[in-house]
Amino acid sequence: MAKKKPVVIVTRKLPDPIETRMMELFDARLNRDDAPMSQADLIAAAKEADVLVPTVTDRIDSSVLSQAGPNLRLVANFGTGVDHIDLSTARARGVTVTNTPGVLTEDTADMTMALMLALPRRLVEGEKRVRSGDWKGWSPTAMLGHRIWGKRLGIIGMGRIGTAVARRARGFGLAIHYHNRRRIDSKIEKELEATYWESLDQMLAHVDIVSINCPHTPATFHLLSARRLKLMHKDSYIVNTSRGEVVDENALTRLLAAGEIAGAGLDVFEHEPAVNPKLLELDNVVLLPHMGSATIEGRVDMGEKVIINIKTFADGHNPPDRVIETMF
Ligand code: 8YV
Repeated sequence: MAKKKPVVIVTRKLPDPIETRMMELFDARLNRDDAPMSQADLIAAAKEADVLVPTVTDRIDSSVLSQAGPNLRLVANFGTGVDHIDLSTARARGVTVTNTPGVLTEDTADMTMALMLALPRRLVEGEKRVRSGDWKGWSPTAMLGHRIWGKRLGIIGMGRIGTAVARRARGFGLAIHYHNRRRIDSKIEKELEATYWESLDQMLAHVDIVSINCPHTPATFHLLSARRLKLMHKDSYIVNTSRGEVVDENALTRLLAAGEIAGAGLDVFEHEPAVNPKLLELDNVVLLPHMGSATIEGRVDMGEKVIINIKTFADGHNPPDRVIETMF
């Protein structure tokens, strides 16, 4: 007798080829109109599903997991960050969690570079000037920004994305500095001519651009606190393509408004999709709607990973991207 297909509930609309394949392989319940699910919807989904496929916009907390039905065995996250999933409750209830690492590294690193260039070179301001009809033509003193070649970049979190950022940044003439839980492989450190800072405080005071590339965990919540942000010098920039929670957004906003930090490029926010209204009033920021990994190629690759994780798990094997709490 044919094996029953697992009930797979997907919380958001995914790319068409992924949804088509999921319909072939699983008893997939899709969210065609992409309306974000409420906590009540998530609880109902967890009661019914064998596998839940959430995204960063779903809070898979202890309340959702503790009300899950006995069939829920896998949460196959569509995304790499798992800070929206209560991993310890999942473990306690025997629910496996997987994610999609690796496939959004290059896209996120590209967006990090885009923000790094946009700030000192006043890209958004320049574009607005042309559109406004205000542009009177070239002038030797117009739109002067700051050179990035020869400056010091401090990367917080030298995992896959941090390393991909470093590789790109080298091509732009930036000197690589980094802070990480562990020092990276000496071969890679040498290749990147990277300087390791055990002390984040000391690195912050030393660099011209800070890039946040570490995951959000209880240990990195407000890692860039008011005290630490004040260590940055007043001509320095900060770029965040990781998670808003790693930075104290209120403190950052105050320092930007006071000119204590030169600018910020933010793709993520502490209370998404809400953005601190005071941040919206500032000129020295570039604000993006969490689109660091938003390429069609990346989204399809993420979907493929989700499918492989579910299929492998349903076939009784260890899924390739199993999340272990200590990894984060
Ligand atoms: C994803 C991300 O788009 O993968 C991550 O952790 O932050 C994003 O780039 C999002 O998480 C999809 O759920």
